[in-house]
Amino acid sequence: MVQKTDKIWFDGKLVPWDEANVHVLTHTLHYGVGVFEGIRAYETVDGRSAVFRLEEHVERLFDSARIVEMKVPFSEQQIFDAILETLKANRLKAAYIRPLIFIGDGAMGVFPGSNPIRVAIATWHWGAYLGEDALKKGIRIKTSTFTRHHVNVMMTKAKVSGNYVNSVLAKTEALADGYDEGLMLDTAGYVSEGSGENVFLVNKGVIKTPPLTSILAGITRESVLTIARDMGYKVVEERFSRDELYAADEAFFTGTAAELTPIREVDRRQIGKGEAGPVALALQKEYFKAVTGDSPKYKDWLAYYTI
Ligand code: PPE
Repeated sequence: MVQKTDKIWFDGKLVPWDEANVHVLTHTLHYGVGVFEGIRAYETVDGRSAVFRLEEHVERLFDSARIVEMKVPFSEQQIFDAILETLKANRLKAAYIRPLIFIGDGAMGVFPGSNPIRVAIATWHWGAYLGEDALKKGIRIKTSTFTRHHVNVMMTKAKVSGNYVNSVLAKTEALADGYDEGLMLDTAGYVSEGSGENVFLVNKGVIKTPPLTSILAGITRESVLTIARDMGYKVVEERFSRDELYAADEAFFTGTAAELTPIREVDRRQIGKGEAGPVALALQKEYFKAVTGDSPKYKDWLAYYTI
């Protein structure tokens, strides 16, 4: 269960959590055209709090809206400010932040016509996405029987609600089969991403992740690539097959919710020593330093706020 907080920002104002409701004929509820973000705020080393890469998340939110032709009735600056306002109203020093832009009720039928475009921002406390143990020990994943979207079937670079039917199917299957997460292959059969994470492998000291062709341009992915390069690792963005992953020394997922989660097993095959790998843990340490303001180098990634 989500831990309730006091307020949700809804169409321009803060309303009580229980009053942020919609009609059942909300267009997005039927047809899936909504766009959203997942963002995290952390308590930093100096006692203040900061939202990690807020500008980039708001930019991606608006890019997603543009891709699916939704005209957002607020500016990027207004949404940026509203997110900080919501965090402060809920007195959250650390939080998961979920902005959602959706098509309201009015006309029914596939064409949304002039139905209102509505915006909600919810914030709540969300711990480790795949469990505390996952961050330390790594997880077991399974290649999904569900293929990730073809680039002309869904808009893969937009974080569209409807795209997540595919993710829900993959995640549900993985859990039912006793794994922690599903790994999806693209339409050509190469490794693409997890149900809610980008994927990396490490082999002979080289870090590899699929190119952005058909995956979500993860903000954590980009942050970790930057951190890895700064730490002196060789990094390549290149497609790879599942057997390359099976034979890798290490593997890990990145995502706002998943942060940097090591992978210790794929399809019953142990990866490396079958534990969180040293490169994954070194990158994870730097990532947590960056999000908590403990790395002067990455200070620009933080939008500070005080309760
Ligand atoms: N791929 C997918 C499909 C995805 O959903 C996410 C984020 C990522 C990659 C990583 O992107 P980024 O967060 O910018 O590094 N998934 C979000 C939603 C998870 C959920 O269960 O809801 C998230 O991590 O917030």
